[in-house]
Amino acid sequence: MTLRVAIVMGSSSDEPTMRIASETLLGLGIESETRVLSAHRTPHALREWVETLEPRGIRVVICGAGGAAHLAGAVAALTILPVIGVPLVAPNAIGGGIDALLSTVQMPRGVPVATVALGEPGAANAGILAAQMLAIEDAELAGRLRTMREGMAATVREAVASRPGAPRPAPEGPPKVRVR
Ligand code: RP5
Repeated sequence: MTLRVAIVMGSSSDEPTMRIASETLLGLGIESETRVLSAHRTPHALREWVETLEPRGIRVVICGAGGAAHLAGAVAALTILPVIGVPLVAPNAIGGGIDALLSTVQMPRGVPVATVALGEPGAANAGILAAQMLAIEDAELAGRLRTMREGMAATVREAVASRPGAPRPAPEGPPKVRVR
């Protein structure tokens, strides 16, 4: 099977958070490959890996890094594949991760990085966003994404309905429209 999504992170210390991206993808039926490569510590190995992506059929790259988080930008500079950046909270983060957020999102015009939220929600959303990109040309995957959305809506409805004193659910059927 051709892998369509690649995930890269700046350090193995990012793995517990970035695993959420690959697990989210797997939940949608998409396998991915994962690498630990750094824009600063292993720049040459990063370039060599990025150059293999397009020829191997990868369609989207997810990059997670904390601190001076240049990884997503460095990858975006080396490929025209869409790059999703996940800013992470490094152990020495400034402002709870604002350092990584700004380092990831503030790309110069012409070299975009689709930056998602900080940390775990961002890693999950990176997986979903990558799936949504692939779903443009994959009707079955689009169906799984719609099912996931419906599941989220049902979870919210059930949580609201189970609260003490919650109003009874609205009756089934189309809403009644008053005709003047
Ligand atoms: C970044 O520095 C990594 O992405 C990580 O979030 C942070 C700290 O890395 P380690 O010092 O834990 O390897 O490059």
